[in-house]
Amino acid sequence: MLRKVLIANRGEIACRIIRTCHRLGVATVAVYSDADRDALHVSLAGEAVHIGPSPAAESYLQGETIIDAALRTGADAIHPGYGFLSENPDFADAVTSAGIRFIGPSSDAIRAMGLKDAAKALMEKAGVPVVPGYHGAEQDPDFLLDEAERIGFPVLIKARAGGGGKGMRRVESAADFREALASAQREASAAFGDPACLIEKYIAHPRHIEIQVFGDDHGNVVHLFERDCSLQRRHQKVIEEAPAPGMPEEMRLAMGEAAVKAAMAISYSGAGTIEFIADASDGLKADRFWFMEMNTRLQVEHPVTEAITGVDLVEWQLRVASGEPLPRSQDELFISGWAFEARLYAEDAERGFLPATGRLAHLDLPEELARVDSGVRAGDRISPFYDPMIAKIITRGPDRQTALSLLSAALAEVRTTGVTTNAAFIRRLTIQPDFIEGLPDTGLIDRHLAELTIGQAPPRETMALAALKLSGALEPKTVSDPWGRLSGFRLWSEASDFVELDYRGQHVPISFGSTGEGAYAAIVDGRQVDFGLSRLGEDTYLLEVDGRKRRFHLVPGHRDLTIFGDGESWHFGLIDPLAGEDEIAAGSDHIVAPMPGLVKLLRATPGAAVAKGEALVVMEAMKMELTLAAPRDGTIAEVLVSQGEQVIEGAVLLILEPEFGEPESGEPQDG
Ligand code: MV4
Repeated sequence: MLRKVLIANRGEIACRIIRTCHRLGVATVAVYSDADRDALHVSLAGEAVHIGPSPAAESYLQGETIIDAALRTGADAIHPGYGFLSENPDFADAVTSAGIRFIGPSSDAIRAMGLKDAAKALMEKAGVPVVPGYHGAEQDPDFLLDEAERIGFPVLIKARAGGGGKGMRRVESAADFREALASAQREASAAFGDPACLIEKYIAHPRHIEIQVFGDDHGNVVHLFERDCSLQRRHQKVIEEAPAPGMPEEMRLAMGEAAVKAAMAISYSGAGTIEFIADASDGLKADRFWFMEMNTRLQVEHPVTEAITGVDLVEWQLRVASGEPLPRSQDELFISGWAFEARLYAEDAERGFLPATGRLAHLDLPEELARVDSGVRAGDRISPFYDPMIAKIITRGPDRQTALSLLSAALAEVRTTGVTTNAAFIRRLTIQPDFIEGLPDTGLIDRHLAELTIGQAPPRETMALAALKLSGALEPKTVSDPWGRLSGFRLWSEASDFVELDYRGQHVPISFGSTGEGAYAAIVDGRQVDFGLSRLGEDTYLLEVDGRKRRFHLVPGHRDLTIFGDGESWHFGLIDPLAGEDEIAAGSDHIVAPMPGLVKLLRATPGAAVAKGEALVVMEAMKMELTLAAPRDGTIAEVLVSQGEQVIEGAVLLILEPEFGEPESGEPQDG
């Protein structure tokens, strides 16, 4: 077995690999950039080596530096994870030349699958079905048009070096072909430095179904069944599952056989994935799937395969890399149950899936309901330098419905503050009727985009709950009885209390009072709501309205609060009644981003004195530069962003020391 493995990666996959290494008694070395100095993967590994500045090009993509780190620490193998250097054949060669084992296939296998046209030709020769089309070297437009006519319209033009949909053009008729080809070639040239394209028959109702394969150095190859990754948005996978819904057993056998044949053709060793496209216009059929490409690495979605086969794929990678034969033969591999994986991202679905950054002030992940693969912990920053994935949530059940219900329940327990996430979006997907039916398709998200991205407005009673909490009304009166009943917390007089909340920049006036034991009434924005409230845990409450009780979880911030419930979340701020309108408009303590954008320049340090009008932050927003100046003379109290950070509209960038001092401490503000 290997003695020490260096993991040339970061985030959740580095953590996941380290855990299996440790379980097998293999020592680990992490590598880290400036931004990852205090990252989780660094603290989990046995030792760690700094490899450069934050941008990946200067750290995680520096092959020589990483190999040097492996030599210095005496690692006998390098695991590349996914992304970064994982499919770089020159890196695999350099690792091997340094006398270190590369945990992955040979550089020849990586090269063979690197270009789509060559890979298709190779697969065709090996007897693997490929999408009808032209994948030769000839690039003359007249010739390619003839080919397109032979294939039959509509066709799809693809860059041979492509990926992620770049350089892809659908063409409906011969009249549009030349222009589409020229534009695809221009895009491919700019993106990959290679204009060459191939032409394929266009599959109108595609399903993305991929087969996990595994080979060893003794000539054995097995497959570990399929994953369905059809639920995508802009070529980004959102929810994956295994097995594929609606897949006939005959097709599963044929696909598995084709995948093994493909891997055998390149003497494949290690973990790999054969991606197929299936024509689902008339259900899945054993003669309607075709090879698309091969990924010569461990994939993000590998846990769903682990969940249905009981295999630890990283363990297999380590065993195969140390020269052992595959731990199981094909007839020792079975599908057991059903599994889903959802990718939790720091992004704002409501604002066109804009990547979000910031500090994860609060992070609850549903570890009791699901397997959670994450590379971050509460307090960590999501930086603009790397993929904004926070965690993968993986559930397994005896059948699809159970596994999907579990996923839905698990996603409802995801609670984060400080960074916007897609949690509500993916949770809504788990209750989308077509998806529940088992019809994941590549167009589903776009067809239902509005209902999937637009959040529910906060119910009135949650605003009332926020008002109670932010006004301090829920705080125990006596420290000796913190878990006492609500009625014991504070006695309400006849007169009601009043606060003004901020919800997404809107002021919401709320008056409220107790109407009995655990019973309340509030007037929210002029409308009355009566509700019952009981406390279930430290910040968990049961709200009863019209004979219906629902659970809400509160995450308090600094004069603000996030309420989680029903898979949704709402953020409320408390408006300071002492801040006059003038102060809010011109003399505010908060310097806020007026638009989403990038912090280009930051001229502020805590404690520094600033003069009114002095430029403090330069932002790049909507292709413009924006200078944010000090609204008044003062002292900088807090700097909440850093240079290079992407911020959302309304994000607080800087806070000035209050001008008139804090109100006397201990004085109730609402009394
Ligand atoms: C296709 C296709 C239809 N016909 N090829 C290839 C790269 C992948 N990211 C998208 N690809 C497609 N190739 C032919 N001949 C449709 C797609 C496609 C797609 C495929 C699987 C899952 C989601 C998709 C979303 C858009 C387009």
